[in-house]
Amino acid sequence: MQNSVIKRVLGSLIICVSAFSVSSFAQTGMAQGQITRIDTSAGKVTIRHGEIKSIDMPPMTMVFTAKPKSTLDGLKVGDKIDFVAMQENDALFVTKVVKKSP
Ligand SMILES: [Cu+2]
Repeated sequence: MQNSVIKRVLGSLIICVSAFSVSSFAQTGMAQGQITRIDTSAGKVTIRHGEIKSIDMPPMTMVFTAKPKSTLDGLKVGDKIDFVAMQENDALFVTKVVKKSP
């Protein structure tokens, strides 16, 4: 009985901690852009993006691979987004996307 209460409290603590770490990461690695093409089954998205300081990239339009694919859930062409880009062995991934409210 008491055990389940403790588990629930611990569970919500863990959610709080992970939400905090995501937002602190977002401040450094976040870029802005707009989706110009999206292929959810291939996990590819084309983003017209602004400068991405974290990976030293000027503004351009380019294809990113979503990691994981579910990163693209609920997104469509024309959406304005904040996103986190990550470079790994010459490939570029988008690991987090936050749709901007219109
Ligand atoms: Cu680029």
